[in-house]
Amino acid sequence: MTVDQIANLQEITGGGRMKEGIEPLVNDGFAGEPSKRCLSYLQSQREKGKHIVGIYCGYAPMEVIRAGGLVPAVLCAFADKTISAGETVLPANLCPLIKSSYGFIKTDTCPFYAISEAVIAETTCDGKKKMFELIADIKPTHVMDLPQLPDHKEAQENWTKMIKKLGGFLENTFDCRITDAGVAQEIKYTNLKNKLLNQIFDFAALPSVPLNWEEIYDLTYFGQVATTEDMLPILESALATLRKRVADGVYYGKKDSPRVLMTGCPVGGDATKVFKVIEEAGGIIVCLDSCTGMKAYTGHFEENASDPYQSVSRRYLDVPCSCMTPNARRLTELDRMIEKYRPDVVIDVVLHACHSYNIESVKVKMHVETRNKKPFLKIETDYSQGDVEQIRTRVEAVLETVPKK
Ligand code: BJ8
Repeated sequence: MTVDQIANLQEITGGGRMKEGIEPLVNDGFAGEPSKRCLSYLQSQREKGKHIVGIYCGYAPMEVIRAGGLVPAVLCAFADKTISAGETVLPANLCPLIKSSYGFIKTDTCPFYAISEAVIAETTCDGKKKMFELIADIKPTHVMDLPQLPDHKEAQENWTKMIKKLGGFLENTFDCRITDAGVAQEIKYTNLKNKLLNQIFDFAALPSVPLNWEEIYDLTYFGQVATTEDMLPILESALATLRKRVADGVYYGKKDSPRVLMTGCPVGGDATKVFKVIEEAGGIIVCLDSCTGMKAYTGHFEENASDPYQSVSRRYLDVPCSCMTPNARRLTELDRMIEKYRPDVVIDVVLHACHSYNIESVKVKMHVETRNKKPFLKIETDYSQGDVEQIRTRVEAVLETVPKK
């Protein structure tokens, strides 16, 4: 089918949001509700006798957790409703992700924290690091010292040691056994999961885009908690659905919708107001470069390494988070994604008081504007709805700079 044929069919299907009656990409009754899907999965795992381990970061080495037969639960929160509780202890001028996560714990209302029997944390940003101290006495909490100069050989050595030490903590806490062979096997499973997810992301690179950011989120959230074995039927079904959508001419947006690449801090829950505004302004989000989006599924774990922990260590040190210095990989990754997804605009979401992403935004802007010749917009926001109209004005203005196709 040619691009024009697809566009014509798109006009017929009406463009815009997916019409009622179209089969959801993940058709399990939780479409558009990734947190509920994850919670339901965690509860089912608990009922099977599995232990649940809470995590707060894209640096948590999942392969070691899974090699112990344990199930990870993501504890980062994105709800405005617990911010005020968080602010009774934490400073108001702190990142909303930290205040919201802590507020849930303080009010004892986080089902993900409740179901977790231990917590794995990393020394990423100062706010998270100090928040971990405040919750360390509630559940067994293991903090990993994350090296932040990823290109130095000491970083790889030290992070490998930290990952091995985590294995010891998990073995002691859960009376499980984590073998090299088990970690090596989990590396293979992760590579398979990532390969299939990237085949799904490939559809967002098409000229007319047959999936939207909510559907990508359904998969990227679930991929954090579910095993590859449990994800396989979902991923294969999603791929079949996407192929059918392309054949049927079912797409989001319109032929000339500006394509938007999102980068920056993790975004979920109330912060997805930014994504909704972009859609309402006529944009189509084609790439989600953040830890809640596609970032967790990039890169490749070396298989059959003599020490699988080294392979795990290298892959996680390559995660291009702004807590690393220099974080050159973020720019390299951006180039790759811009080439693949061909956005018309790059929008950087920075959560209030996230200094590392905020300062790094200067470099990202320069890189995107000079090397990639794309319009760039930084949106600094939190989880409240108070700035939605201001965001709308700025998003509409940047989308208007995109030449009509
Ligand atoms: S690997 S992005 S999940 S640290 S909490 S740094 S927004 S001030 S979440 Fe993150 Fe790991 Fe990096 Fe990913 Fe800023 Fe807020 Fe800190 Fe945050």
